[in-house]
Amino acid sequence: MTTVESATASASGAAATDRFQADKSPFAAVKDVPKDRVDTLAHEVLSAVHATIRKHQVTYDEYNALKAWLIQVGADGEWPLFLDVFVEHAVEEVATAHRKGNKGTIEGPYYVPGAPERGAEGSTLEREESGTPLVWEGVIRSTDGTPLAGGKVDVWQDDNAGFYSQFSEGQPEWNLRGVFTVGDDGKFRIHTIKPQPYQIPHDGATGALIEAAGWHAWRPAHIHVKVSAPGHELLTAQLYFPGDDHNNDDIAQAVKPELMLDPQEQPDGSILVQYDVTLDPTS
Ligand code: MBD
Ligand code: FE
Repeated sequence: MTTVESATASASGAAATDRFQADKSPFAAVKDVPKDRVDTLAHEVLSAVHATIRKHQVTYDEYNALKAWLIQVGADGEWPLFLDVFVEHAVEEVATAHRKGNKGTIEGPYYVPGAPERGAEGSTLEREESGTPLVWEGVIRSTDGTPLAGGKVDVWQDDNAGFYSQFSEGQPEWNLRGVFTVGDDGKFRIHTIKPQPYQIPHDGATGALIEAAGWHAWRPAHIHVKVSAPGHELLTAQLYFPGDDHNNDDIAQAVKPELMLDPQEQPDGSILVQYDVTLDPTS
């Protein structure tokens, strides 16, 4: 049987917008941000826009092109995609600068809470999956070295064709997603496949900007992860593979040297990666 997979910008955009509104809108309401903060931030961003217009002598044609494009981003449901690709990395940097444990990076638009529990060792595959089998083993520890019993590793990634379940057609709902819960030793073992380099959806407004600017839409292959444990700060990260063409020009600027894996090819052609995670205690 062949499974046809596809993802249009508007379908994946709409799914990402629904996802955001279901999970995060309560935290995002402008009314919950103090007035002087909104005043400062809105004023500075608008002043930067005005300065750019003056510096580059922006025309009415260019202003109207911007207006049309902003309308299209909303129509395509692409605000989560656009913001997570071009803005989130700076927010993440500020939010996690104090940490002593693992480096994190952006979440991106395709996390879905509530993935199936898969034990301390298990597979994320919900169908026969082409691609290179990969096992990721590691230990969740606190900054003092103690293994964190009850810690959870929540992973999501693309398939061998570069698509995420729930943001494209043709995959089982929770394929290549799962929550792994560790015991007293803090150990987990995740059976999956090597992810593929990923082109963000580029047939919508975000893609139109990328093409108009002469950029590219690629992200290097990555495994997304959220690691949590009682009494510790949630770590959101992505793990990358050495040698990927896009490690040095990720469209989302989310690669960090600390997030590079050291894959060991096994005699059977599969890949073993060992990567431990250290979480900061909440203060
Ligand atoms: C992704 O898979 C991703 O990780 C980001 C940051 C943006 C779009 C799709
Ligand atoms: Fe991703």
